[in-house]
Amino acid sequence: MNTSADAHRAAVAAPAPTDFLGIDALLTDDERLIRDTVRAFVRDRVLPNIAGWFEDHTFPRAMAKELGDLGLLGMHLHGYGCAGTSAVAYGLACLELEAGDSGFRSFVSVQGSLAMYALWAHGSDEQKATWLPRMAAGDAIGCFGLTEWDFGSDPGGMRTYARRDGSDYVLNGSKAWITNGGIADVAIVWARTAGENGTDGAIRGFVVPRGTTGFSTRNIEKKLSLRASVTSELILEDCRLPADAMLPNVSGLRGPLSCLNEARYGIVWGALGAARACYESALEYAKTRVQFGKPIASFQITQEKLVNMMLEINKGLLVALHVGRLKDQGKAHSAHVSFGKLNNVRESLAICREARTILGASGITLEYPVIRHMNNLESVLTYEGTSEVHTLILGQALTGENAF
Ligand code: TGC
Ligand code: FAD
Repeated sequence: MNTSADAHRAAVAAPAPTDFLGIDALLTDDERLIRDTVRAFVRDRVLPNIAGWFEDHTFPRAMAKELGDLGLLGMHLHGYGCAGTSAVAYGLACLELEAGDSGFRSFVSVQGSLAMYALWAHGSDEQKATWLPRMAAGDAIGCFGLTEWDFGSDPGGMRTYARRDGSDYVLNGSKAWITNGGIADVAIVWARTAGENGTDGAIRGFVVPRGTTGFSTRNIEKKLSLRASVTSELILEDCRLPADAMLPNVSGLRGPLSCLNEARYGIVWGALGAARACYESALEYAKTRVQFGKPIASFQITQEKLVNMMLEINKGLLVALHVGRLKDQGKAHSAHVSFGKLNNVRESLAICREARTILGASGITLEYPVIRHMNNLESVLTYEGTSEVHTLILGQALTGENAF
């Protein structure tokens, strides 16, 4: 005899392995459209080529224009040719791009959330009008120079100086590990101004176009992570800039940190794209790989691994969506972003490593995406604030004590 409980069970769709909690239903039609458009771009333009680009240690410059044509560069900014989407839509785009490769999400993060955001939030009208439309279109590439060889987690100690000389500034120093540096048309460089009587002044941002005398770049080679991304050193040797090259509207470390909030937010979503790609690859492999006369998906330990991956992806997505909705309401604190960056990157990296074990030896080649994603996430764990830095940001939010 049918009970009402049986009828209810029959009426409710069984959860899909790729969207177990039905999070898709929490998105708006516009958000789903943007998500699907980026997913199709990644399927058609990134996935067929990415293993080769990763192996060749290259980010194809022509992709900048394609990303611009799709409206993904500075997509959450308003005006100047930017798409002006919600934070959630931007996050979904980051997730889909990173399901292709972290290098593509990194390109979009650095272009839109670091270089363009710095100009958009802190630049003069002239700086914005000169650079933002070209950057949104993908006709000009930007980079963001904060880190130095000796100052990574502690950028406040930077030794790149901007000395006033008449109506100019003269920059000396170097920046390390700068995404897009070698292919950038313009660098946003953060430097300490030399104050009165040789004392240290405030940290300020400078707009440095490629071709400026005294400015050069050198690519960092032999990376085993983020190989489909250009990472460079920026070298400033008596690099003379007019006074109006300085970003006029922000002073101090909060300038670059305000940009990091934007890029870190994209990573909260993006890392889950890499995790999803590895989970789906492992699930598919487990169903077809036979050992001891049975698919390895039938072994309890394999199932436990897959279930744990699925749990963390769904939990991570709920965190990302919640932080995104807060951001769209103007209620996201930077510590909320640290919560998402710490949790979602840490869990995504664990998922990629676990997926690699399910693929056995096959998991170590570029035939499958898992070791590429796993290696990429080693960088993602470190850049935009290491997992330790975000732990201490959260620790300070809980206790009021600064443990840096
Ligand atoms: P602290 O004294 O705490 O703060 C200095 C000033 O900054 C303000 N502030 C923030 N403002 C906006 N957003 C935030 N998240 C902020 N955090 C702090 C703060 O209020 C203060 O303002 P004011 O006006 O009172 O002076 O600074 P601290 O020197 O103690 O450092 C704090 C710490 C460790 C959290 C910070 O230095 C940090 O986040 N370090 C990590 C560095 C980092 O993340 N670097 C990333 C470089 S870019 C990159 O990696 C790109 S990767 C490519 C890609 O994205 O794909
Ligand atoms: P360090 O700061 O030397 O840290 C080393 C270790 O010490 C870490 O585990 C760290 O967490 C730990 N540690 C440091 N301080 C503390 C503390 N107080 N308490 C506990 N542990 C601590 N930077 C840019 O400016 N622009 C870019 O575009 C950019 N792109 C990047 C691309 C890639 C591929 C990579 C790998 C890095 C990029 N970076 C960029 C630099 C990145 O932001 C730094 O690597 C990061 O901030 C960490 O700095 P570090 O590597 O010098 O490590």
